[in-house]
Amino acid sequence: MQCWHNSKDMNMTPILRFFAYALLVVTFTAPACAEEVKAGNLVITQAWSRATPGGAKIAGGYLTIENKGSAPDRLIGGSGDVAGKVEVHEMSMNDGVMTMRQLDKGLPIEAGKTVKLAPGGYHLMLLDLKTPLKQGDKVPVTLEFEKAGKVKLSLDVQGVGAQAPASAGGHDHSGMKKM
Ligand SMILES: [Cu+2]
Repeated sequence: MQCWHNSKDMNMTPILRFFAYALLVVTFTAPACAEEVKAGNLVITQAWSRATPGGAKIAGGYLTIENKGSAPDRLIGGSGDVAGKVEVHEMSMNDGVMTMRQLDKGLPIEAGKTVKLAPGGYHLMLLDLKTPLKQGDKVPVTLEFEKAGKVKLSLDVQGVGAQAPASAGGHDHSGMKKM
């Protein structure tokens, strides 16, 4: 046992070093600018998610929605093969405690406004994940808007600790880490 362990160590070191380096690179690479998706008067950009650690069964989805029209719209829900359910959630601070809730009536996208779903605020909640999300994956989801209808897009999966570009703070629903 001891010999096997020692010889293995010798062989593994360069490989481990490579992985450690690769991990550093992916951790500090800024989230890439995702494609732009247009649906009626809505323009959706920077749709992304985060790799899920361990056996986490839930993940957040983040994106920016711009309403270029003159009428309000509303994000009411979503779906995707990767998750049993996709909901629209809101995080907020209540007496110093982060809580989240589902937006029963959806998320209003006012005319002429841009709404950002980002860590610590509004987000998509992917529940009952069927497979873990891995960095570099593009996860197809379908969003549902009151007026614009169903919109297909994909979430670019970033590293476990990634934050949205230009966002401050964050949260993790798995409770496995504190950033
Ligand atoms: Cu949530």
